[in-house]
Amino acid sequence: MFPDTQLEATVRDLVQPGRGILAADESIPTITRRLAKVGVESTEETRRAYRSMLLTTAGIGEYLSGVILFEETLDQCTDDGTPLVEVLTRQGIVPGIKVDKGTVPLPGAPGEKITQGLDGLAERLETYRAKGARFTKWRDVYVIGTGTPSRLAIEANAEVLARYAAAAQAAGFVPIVEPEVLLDGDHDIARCAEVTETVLHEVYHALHRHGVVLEYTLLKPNMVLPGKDHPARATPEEVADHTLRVLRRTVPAAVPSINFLSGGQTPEEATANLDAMNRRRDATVPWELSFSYARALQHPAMEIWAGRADKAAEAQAAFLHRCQLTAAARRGQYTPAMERAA
Ligand code: 5MM
Repeated sequence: MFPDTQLEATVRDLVQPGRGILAADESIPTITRRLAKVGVESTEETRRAYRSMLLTTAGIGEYLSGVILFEETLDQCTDDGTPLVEVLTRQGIVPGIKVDKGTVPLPGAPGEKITQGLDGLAERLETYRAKGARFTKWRDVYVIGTGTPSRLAIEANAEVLARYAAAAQAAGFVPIVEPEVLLDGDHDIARCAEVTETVLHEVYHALHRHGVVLEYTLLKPNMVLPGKDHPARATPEEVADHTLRVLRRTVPAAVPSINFLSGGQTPEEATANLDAMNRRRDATVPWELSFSYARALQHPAMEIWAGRADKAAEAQAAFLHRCQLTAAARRGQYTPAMERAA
């Protein structure tokens, strides 16, 4: 397994200066909620039309090295019949696939969730490979509350995340591991730091137990932030300090890149916070600091599009602009004035 030329090539293609990953892998319930907010009914056709509009945006290959897709998108085409996977590869973007099957209640841990999807995973990976996917993603969620996340939820979720990552590598896919400590709650930033540190320690213990080769993985964590109902917001500098401290304590230097999720931050917040972290990159930061945003890249474009074909060009311009700004933050070269330049 080590070295492995196939996995090495995928990591090299994904981890590129000034580029990051778009998460366009919302499951049907999630994309249905998001489309409903802009007045669009979620059908296979509207999901295809929306994602086709995003992925055919000219110029995104300069800012995106990979896109995480949802299963049905692997089989979908543009209006002129070009497979969406081919639209990506023509732009030098690596197609990936979300392979978890969502969360269910974790027995013995009231209010907490466990991610499912291990059954039949090896067989599904074979079909995803045939359709052009080269990397995978699996998301665990952790809720901060009174007594949560529990030890049981932390250990059980780390175990399935590691089993998934081992299965993905065995099948030749680079696994993105996504342990997401949710933004929900009124906790302060110190509590988020404490929980994120505990969760990441457990995840890396489990990855080690399962023999996962860290050089061929990417981490997709939450940033360390105060809960969304906490009265005080944190500055980008505070977010960067807390997040980098937690990551230094937990993530081995063998991991090539950390690609943050946006997790309900506004596009501007997610961009400014990533920028602040990249401005602090020094010899104590061994990984690339990049992005794997869904909402923070897509939201403005989705609002403009709102199901209208005549708005596609305007929506694509908004999407490209978000990609440009987020890629600037990935280099530590973003300024809020760039927002106004739009
Ligand atoms: C946390 O969600 C991931 C990143 O998205 P944001 O940047 O918006 O936080 C995202 O990849 C997520 O895993 C997908 O949207 C799929 O989520 P569901 O809940 O539909 O499986």
